[in-house]
Amino acid sequence: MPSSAAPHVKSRCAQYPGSTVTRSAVPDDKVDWSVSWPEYDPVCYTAPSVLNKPQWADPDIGSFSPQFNALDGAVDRTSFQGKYRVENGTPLNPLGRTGLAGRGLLGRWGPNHAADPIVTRWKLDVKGAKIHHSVSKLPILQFVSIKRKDCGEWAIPGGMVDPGEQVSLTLQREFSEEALNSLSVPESERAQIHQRITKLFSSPGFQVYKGYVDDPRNTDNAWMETVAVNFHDESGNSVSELPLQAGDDAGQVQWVDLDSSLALYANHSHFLQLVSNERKAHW
Ligand code: RP5
Repeated sequence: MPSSAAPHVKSRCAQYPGSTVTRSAVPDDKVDWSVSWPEYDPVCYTAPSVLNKPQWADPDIGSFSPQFNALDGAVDRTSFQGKYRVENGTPLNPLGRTGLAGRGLLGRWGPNHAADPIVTRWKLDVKGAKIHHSVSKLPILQFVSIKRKDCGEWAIPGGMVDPGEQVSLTLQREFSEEALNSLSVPESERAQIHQRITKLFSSPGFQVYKGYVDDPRNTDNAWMETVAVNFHDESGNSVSELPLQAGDDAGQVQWVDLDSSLALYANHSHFLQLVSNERKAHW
């Protein structure tokens, strides 16, 4: 399983998402903490939505003492990247500088764990035969993609792992909430949808990626990590037939062809490239 960490590209985006805050500029050769840069003085920002003390966010450092690099009660503060540094009680982003200190929009100091369900099917013609790409000659895969409400970018319908929650549960829950809007369908349809989803998600799935996410919300002290798992509907008669309906954090939802030209949220297109390699599909 490839697990290479993504470089800081989106994690150094100039404008911090959902704010008027501009990150301090960090040149490529100064991203790594091991490169000495005594003048580094990043802008500090934690969003009001986090400072309001919602139940999904940590209090400020000083008013509590989290157990970093450990399972802290039900909150998993370990990193897939290995042991991260903690300086003056504050965790340091394992991939280096981002030009912004504090937590930004992220609730947890240190790693914020997510799960990304990549639900795929083959693109078929009216007769049910696989459609091959005109240039690569390889069959085309499609995945369920959502348009995020917060930034308008297309993405995998992932979400945060709740404290103590099994990742397998998060994968199914997030997919149901974001792509099938299971929260709002009538009771009569809910059972059938639930049955098909449970069947697909109870198959082992292919673990595509486990590690750091190059998410635009990352900061020097808080960052996203994920487990991305591919659930594939080979025959096309499972989830392929379910009515997609955007819900929760999604503005729109649709089946999208996998292709290297896809411009997706964070480094999600990298995860899809790994899926197409594994399934010998067009990229
Ligand atoms: C990304 O943010 C992850 O890969 C996942 O798709 C997503 C989780 O955050 P929310 O959608 O819950 O904001 O880094």
